[in-house]
Amino acid sequence: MIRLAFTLGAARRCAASLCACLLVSAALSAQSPDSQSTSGTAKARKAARTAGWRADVESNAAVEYDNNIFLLSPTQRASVASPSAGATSSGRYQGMESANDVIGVGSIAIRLNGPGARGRTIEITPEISYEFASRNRLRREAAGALSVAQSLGGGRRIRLKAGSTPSHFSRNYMSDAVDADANGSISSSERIYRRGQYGEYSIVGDLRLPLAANSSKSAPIVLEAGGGYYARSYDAPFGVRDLNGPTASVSLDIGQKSPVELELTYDLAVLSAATGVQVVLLDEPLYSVDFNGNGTTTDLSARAAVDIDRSRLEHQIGGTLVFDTGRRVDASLGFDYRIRSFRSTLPYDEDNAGRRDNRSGIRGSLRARMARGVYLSTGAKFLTQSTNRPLGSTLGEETDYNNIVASVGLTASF
Ligand SMILES: [Ca+2]
Ligand SMILES: [Ca+2]
Repeated sequence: MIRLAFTLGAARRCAASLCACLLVSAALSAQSPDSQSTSGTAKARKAARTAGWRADVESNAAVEYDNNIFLLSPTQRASVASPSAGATSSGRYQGMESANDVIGVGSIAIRLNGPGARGRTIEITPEISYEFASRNRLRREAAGALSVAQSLGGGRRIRLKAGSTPSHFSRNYMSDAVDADANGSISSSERIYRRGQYGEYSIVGDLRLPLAANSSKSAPIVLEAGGGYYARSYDAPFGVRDLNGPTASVSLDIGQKSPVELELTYDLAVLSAATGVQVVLLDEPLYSVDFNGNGTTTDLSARAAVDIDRSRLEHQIGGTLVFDTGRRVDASLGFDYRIRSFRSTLPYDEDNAGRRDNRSGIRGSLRARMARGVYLSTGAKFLTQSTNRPLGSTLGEETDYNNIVASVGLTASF
């Protein structure tokens, strides 16, 4: 079954998770009593088999084009290419070399199969990946994941998966502002931007359950349901952007192994942020407050250090049709719809109070078998997000955006 290699969010999270795996797999190979079985070499595979274990390696190499890697508005994308004097002195786009990029993506996973509980198969899969953004050096990142899946018989399976991207550059955010000309307002050159970089971690446990199945091989409907925990942690000075909380997901796979298969998914994340003080820009007359402490309440774009809360509820539904067009080619077509509802009710939190982001995406992929265990894949995805914040409000951080991603790659299993 093809699970869209191409959902950017998912791919990024996955890739992110893969990086944690760098560490995890290194640790695993260092600690495992049968460390040979994690090496992925033919020699190791042979050794693993003699111990009742089998190792398969799946490697993937792809080239990806992303037309809006920082998820910016069209105006901001143009500014990355030719920043204004103000944007240059504030460092707004410093280190953001190009709004679009060509990215080399490589990943390797080692699937270890062996006898688990009650002699049923257990599968342990460490994975690592690396993304090499050709233009934006700050976007070169590693990710890792480790999953342990225990078969329960009859097509049922329980799985635990952990993933991490230890260091991901999001974009630059305003960290402070200095009213150098003392006119009460912060101009674009009086802003101070710093690099927004975070580590991302997730753990998920899920259960796979064939429904109405006569035999495990031809279950017409397969249910997967799980729950987990997500956390992202920003480097200083952006701790107020941290998020963490429980996640849940459920999916139905209808018509597995038939010419047309439908997969429906629902994901939920309840993410909390610790309320904290952040410097923003506010128009004093709107609130009749002297935010910048200069004795007036008439300043526009005044420096204001106020409480901010980025807590949000996130729902996403998705559907994918997988067409098994023959022995050598399969294709998929999918959509996603995501709503982020921000929960802040803080009085001066213009960016988040009452905010709602809606994002729609469509995606397609084509995969052809080139040789035994070797597949050529190509895919594309289009995303469009709208937010109910007028463009340019306060800092102009959250905006409407469009994003196109296309890729071609090779997967080889051995
Ligand atoms: Ca000023
Ligand atoms: Ca004032």
